Amino acid sequence: MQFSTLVFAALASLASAQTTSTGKMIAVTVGINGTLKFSPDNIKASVGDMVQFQFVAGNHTATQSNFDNPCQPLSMHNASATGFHSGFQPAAASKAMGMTSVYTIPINDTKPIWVYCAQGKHCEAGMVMVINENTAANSSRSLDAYKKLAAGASTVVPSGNAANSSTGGTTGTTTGAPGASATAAGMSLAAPSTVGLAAIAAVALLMI
Ligand SMILES: *[C@@H]1O[C@H](CO)[C@@H](O)[C@H](O)[C@H]1NC(C)=O
Ligand SMILES: *[C@@H]1O[C@H](CO)[C@@H](O)[C@H](O)[C@H]1NC(C)=O
Ligand SMILES: *[C@@H]1O[C@H](CO)[C@@H](O)[C@H](O)[C@H]1NC(C)=O
Ligand SMILES: *[C@@H]1O[C@H](CO)[C@@H](O)[C@H](O)[C@H]1NC(C)=O
Ligand SMILES: *[C@@H]1O[C@H](CO)[C@@H](O)[C@H](O)[C@H]1NC(C)=O
Ligand SMILES: *[C@@H]1O[C@H](CO)[C@@H](O)[C@H](O)[C@H]1NC(C)=O
Ligand SMILES: [Cu+2]
Repeated sequence: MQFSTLVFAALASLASAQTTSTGKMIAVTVGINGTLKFSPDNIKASVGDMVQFQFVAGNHTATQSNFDNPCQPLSMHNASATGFHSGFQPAAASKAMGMTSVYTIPINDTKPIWVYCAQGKHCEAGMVMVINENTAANSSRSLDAYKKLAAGASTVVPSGNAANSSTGGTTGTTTGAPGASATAAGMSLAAPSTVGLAAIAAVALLMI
């Protein structure tokens, strides 16, 4: 059953967070109130932090690109780069069970990470974001500039192709309302200010 995979992924994510991460969890809601938006869309994250995409509405992805080629997976322009891809996350399905699907990526360095949604024309419509924008290093590479490039993207690579670059994150579900705070016994993640980690564990255990 597909759900067990998600559940195990969630548990694996918690387990690896326990042993490898000392950072904080930063929540990004995806598609809030039916918008084509990552909220917030410009965040700073330190090495060891986790960024958790929370798919609260619609049917979106969080997919990594490079700056110059928005709307296309990183691997399409660099065969040796993997780059993450959440897969499509239809919120209604998890909502029907009182849950929210989440996709969590670890932050390994502070280079800018460019992210888009691979659904339909969402990327062109500005459904993009950046982690660790660094205009001091290159003033051309701002979120605004990335958005402008995305608006004019001639090729959008969604589902099938983006799936090739699917690595680097974990998918799970949570009942925690975005904004809920919780700590789980044994977690070495700093008490997450925005994410209900304990809720993930609770749901995972219930599902199993
Ligand atoms: C979403 O809608 C709620 C209720 O209308 C509102 O309070 C909130 O500010 C909205 N959030 C965003 C990011 O638009
Ligand atoms: C979500 O979007 C993908 C890609 O467009 C599509 O294949 C899938 O059927 C959609 N899922 C739902 C539940 O609408
Ligand atoms: C992804 O895989 C499909 C099918 O194997 C292939 O046609 C496509 O070119 C690949 N895309 C990328 C970006 O590697
Ligand atoms: C391609 O990706 C690899 C692995 O992440 C990286 O070391 C390399 O610098 C990248 N090449 C370019 C041209 O960005
Ligand atoms: C700054 O970024 C732009 C857009 O990607 C690129 O064309 C330019 O070569 C970069 N400049 C430097 C000094 O790397
Ligand atoms: C950080 O490294 C892990 C392990 O190699 C990888 O799975 C993940 O995708 C990386 N994070 C990002 C944002 O690239
Ligand atoms: Cu989208």
